[in-house]
Amino acid sequence: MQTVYFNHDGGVDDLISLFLLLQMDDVNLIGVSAIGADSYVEPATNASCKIINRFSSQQLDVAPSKERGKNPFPKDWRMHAFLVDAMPILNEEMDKQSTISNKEAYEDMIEKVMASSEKVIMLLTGPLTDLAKSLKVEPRIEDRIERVVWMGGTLLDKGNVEEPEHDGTAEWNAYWDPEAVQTVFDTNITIDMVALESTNQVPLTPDIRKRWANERRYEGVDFMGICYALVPPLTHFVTNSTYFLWDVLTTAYVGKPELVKKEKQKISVITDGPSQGRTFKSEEGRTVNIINDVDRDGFFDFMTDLAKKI
Ligand code: AGV
Ligand code: CA
Repeated sequence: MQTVYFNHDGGVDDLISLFLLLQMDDVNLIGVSAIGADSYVEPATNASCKIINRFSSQQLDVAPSKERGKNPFPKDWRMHAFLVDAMPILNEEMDKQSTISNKEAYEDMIEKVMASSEKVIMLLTGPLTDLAKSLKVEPRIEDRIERVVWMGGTLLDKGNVEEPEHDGTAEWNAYWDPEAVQTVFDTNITIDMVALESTNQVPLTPDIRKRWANERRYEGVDFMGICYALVPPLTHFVTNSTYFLWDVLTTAYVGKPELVKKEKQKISVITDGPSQGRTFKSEEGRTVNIINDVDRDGFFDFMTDLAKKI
């Protein structure tokens, strides 16, 4: 059994990650918090509560973050959480065991990690802001963390940020709050970084949508298909708005590590200027496990099978 704390930033693939995490038998999920990075924090938190109430029997209050990043996400992307939050499947009249926590995300992290008898895997599918804050406020959590599994960063020349005053070398979660990446890199915690090298291999293609459509008799697969209908399809070529299963791959890696390949690298992060958020190889850097390859078909089978458990 793995003890996991999940902090996400409310995108469609963040919310699907929560849904899938709740279906994993060998995961003991001890906490969930949401940050308004690639979303707005209110619908991200509300939708998370509703997903837990709808798709799990566990009681788990969701802690909202009050943190802000340096480089905001485009509003179009941030709106997705409102759409998921409004879905009928999440809004049926039902018992509501799980609610919104009165703790802030970083406080909830500290409390849950310190109270856990087992060391905790910190799964983050957004910026590292809340984790960086909890490490500053309560440095003792460092020894209680088994490892950090983070969707973010890349060692490729081309990241996925296309913004004015930036050179395009960064990944968005790192770019949103580069200082937070630095803070986490400055610890001795083991870091598994699910980088663009691997997530670029799992774009949301028309054949995947079709597969989910054909299996929509399973409520969980239908839920996934509807959520992903909110984001732009990949038609003939990759654009700035092409959707990948970034966070879902990161979450699937926790449930089934054999799906990916990784490599140890010494890396650093740039916190200022036109390359801010860029992660790069450097001898003075800290060692990180870069997840850079994935068994694509195995991944899609694994996540679709999890959704069928509903
Ligand atoms: O950089 C990937 C991160 C993931 O955590 N997010 C989306 C995932 O939740 C930002 C992002 C990059 N490109 C995007 C993003 C796009 N085209 N649409 C929405 N979000
Ligand atoms: Ca995310």
